[in-house]
Amino acid sequence: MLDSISLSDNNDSIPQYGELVQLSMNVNNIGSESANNVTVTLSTADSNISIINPVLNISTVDANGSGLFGSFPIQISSSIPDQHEVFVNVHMQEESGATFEFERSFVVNAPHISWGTIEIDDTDGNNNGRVDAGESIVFTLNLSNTGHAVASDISSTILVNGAEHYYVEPVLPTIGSIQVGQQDILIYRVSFSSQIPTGTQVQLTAMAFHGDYLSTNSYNLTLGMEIENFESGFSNMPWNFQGGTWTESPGSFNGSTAAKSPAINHGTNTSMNITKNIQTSGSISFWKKVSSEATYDVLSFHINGLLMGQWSGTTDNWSQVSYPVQAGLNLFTWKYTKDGGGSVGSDCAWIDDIIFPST
Ligand SMILES: [Ca+2]
Ligand SMILES: [Ca+2]
Ligand SMILES: [Ca+2]
Ligand SMILES: [Ca+2]
Repeated sequence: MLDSISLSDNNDSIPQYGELVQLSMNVNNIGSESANNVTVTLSTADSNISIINPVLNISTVDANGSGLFGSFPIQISSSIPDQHEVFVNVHMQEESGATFEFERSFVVNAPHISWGTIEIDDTDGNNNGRVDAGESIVFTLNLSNTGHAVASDISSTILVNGAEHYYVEPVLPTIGSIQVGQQDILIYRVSFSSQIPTGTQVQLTAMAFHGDYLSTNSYNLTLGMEIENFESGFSNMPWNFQGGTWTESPGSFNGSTAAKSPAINHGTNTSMNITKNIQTSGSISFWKKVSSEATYDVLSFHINGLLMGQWSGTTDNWSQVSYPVQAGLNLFTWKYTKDGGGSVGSDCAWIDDIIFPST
């Protein structure tokens, strides 16, 4: 008896958040007798809509006749999620007492803010692309509207957790609107005190408000991360070498130079190592590359003499690895070892961008 429902509004006939829409129903009577005094009652269990006037009387639907009847005014919530499917129940009762139940649904368009990457500008600081204590950082937050309706009048705020001494200054905290499928940015300047200990984990939580919607995202930062990128050779940290001196080599995964193992004889090894007093357990990561006789001439990494990983052959291009580190004194060793004979490729190993746990 109920064929379909249709929705109309005063714009595009697409139900959208916050709109008052009119629901009409296309009713047909396939019976051989006319249906008289039909009472239609609309109901829903969905709290995202309210049916303003749920009961409607249809005088007569002729035998084999049909008609578009309506309409039920429906108020859609201004905080309904995008693409939410609203189910409505249609109860029809004829004068004769015969009843019919139908379930129908419609989908509602709403905006949806999705967060992208965060860009760090520390040109007012040491310009190493990372957040260090004592720096004033300009953060650019990328966001986009992945929903199906325009996001309007976006305001925002940013919260900093994990550090005590900082200052937040909004640079570009509002956006007029973001069209469907479009992107935009928010900009904040956050100044971190030089008193914040190296390695402090800081969480930036960004909140964007638009209408009755709130979208949040958190970004994790480690302040004053200790990094060795060999861009100043081996002068930044007290490196030790055994079995030959490692050199700074042009050609790097990131930047211009990396540490490179020296040429050694068959049956010998060479290593570089450093001892660090680690304050809190964390992880060490680094980039490595090796060009050697597969299986026999090997780059290996050790923590306190314990083998953590090893690589060989000529197919291992720059790649990053990471290993857990316990708090306390730790000896980190990178070693290149050759077996009794045979050399392949460049016959050496390269290391770059070592990120140490907080010291
Ligand atoms: Ca609409
Ligand atoms: Ca920095
Ligand atoms: Ca480098
Ligand atoms: Ca060999």
